[in-house]
Amino acid sequence: MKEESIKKEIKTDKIEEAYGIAKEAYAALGVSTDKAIRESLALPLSIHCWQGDDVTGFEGADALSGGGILATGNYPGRARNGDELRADAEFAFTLIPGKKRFNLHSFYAEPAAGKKVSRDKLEPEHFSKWMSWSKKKKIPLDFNPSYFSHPMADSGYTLASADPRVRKFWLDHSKACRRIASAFGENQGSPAMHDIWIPDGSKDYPADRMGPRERLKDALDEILSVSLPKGTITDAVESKLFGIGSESYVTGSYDFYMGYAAQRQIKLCLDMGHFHPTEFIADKISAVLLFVPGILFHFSRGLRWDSDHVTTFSDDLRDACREIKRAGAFDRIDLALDYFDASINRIAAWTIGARNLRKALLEALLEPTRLLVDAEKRGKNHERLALMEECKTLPFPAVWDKLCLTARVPVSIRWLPAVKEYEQKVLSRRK
Ligand code: RNT
Ligand code: ZN
Repeated sequence: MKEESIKKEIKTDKIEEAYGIAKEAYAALGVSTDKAIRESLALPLSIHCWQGDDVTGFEGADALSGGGILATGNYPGRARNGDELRADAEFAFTLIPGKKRFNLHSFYAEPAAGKKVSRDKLEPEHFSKWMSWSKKKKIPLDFNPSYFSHPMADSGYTLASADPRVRKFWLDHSKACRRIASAFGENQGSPAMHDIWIPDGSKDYPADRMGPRERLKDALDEILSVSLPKGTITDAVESKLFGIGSESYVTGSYDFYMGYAAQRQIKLCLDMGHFHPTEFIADKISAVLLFVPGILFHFSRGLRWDSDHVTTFSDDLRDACREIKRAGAFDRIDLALDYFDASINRIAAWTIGARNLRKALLEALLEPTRLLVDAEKRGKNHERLALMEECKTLPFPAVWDKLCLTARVPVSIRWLPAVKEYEQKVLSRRK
């Protein structure tokens, strides 16, 4: 691609003209494009901080370790501290349309200079920089306890460990993290999402599958029984199919957490990279929503053994967004990104994934769902199929461009030169 062609201005009146035509095409199917743009922009996307530094954290580690997850690649310029991470995120936010939240892990704590705080002793004050930033920028925060990249996780077990010392450490960490999430909620005047994902599992066939699950269930009961100020925290539990080094058995499996979330009436986290590649994740939404209060969606992309590639505008993503829309469930589903690619410019990684998610939400909101359902009700499934096929070639790009224009973010691929400039001026200076 030639630089010049990327940089060339797209004239606003051309975008408006194309939008005018698209608007009519959608109106003919009973869909308001203005309304879809408004609704899409109002949906908050929780952007994961950890793409900005390859899940390294601020505890002095060189890289992510353990937990069955990997951030591969060594593209220059990763953020090395809170100030850099916040600056990078702020810059990425200027390229991503619509409402945003920011999602932290516990190891992004910033204790006073030179001080180290053990994860079981973390306090809200260690996140005071994050909280004041959040307030100033009006970006609400979400939170995750971190059960990996830590010597206490070396056995491959944390909350489900049979070693009382290990289990106690992670229980204390979990309780500390819920207090921190609740302090975020207090600070921002709305609940912070608090998501529990543990890596616990076994490389080879375990003899005892039940024991760790019993211990995990008890641990979760203990953690969640601590009551915190109402309206400050939303709890979710995240399942996984397998990880590197936990190929044979994962304690926190889908069945485990589905049962747990339903029984305890907490949110269930569905990470798109945590299922068998042939599973149709979009189908789970309407099933799960009948039994749990809500879903935390981790938008990601599974690829072979990896669960964390940058989210693309794939059928999987589009199907998931469509299903949320068809179920009328935007108020019960929290939308979050979760991937980490250290082999490409990290700001571009954030931007590509977040723009794709916003794009897929817009596309879903533009679907003439009522017509589809009506055809189905009348038993005219050929009409339903015809409409579904027609939707694929409606003038959607013109509406997307208009959305970007409305949100004052670069249209089309015009965000790339900004990333290049930031890389030259800021990222490339980080050695
Ligand atoms: C890992 C889970 C989890 C992590 C983050 C870093 O497989 O998806 O959500 O990606 O917590
Ligand atoms: Zn996840």
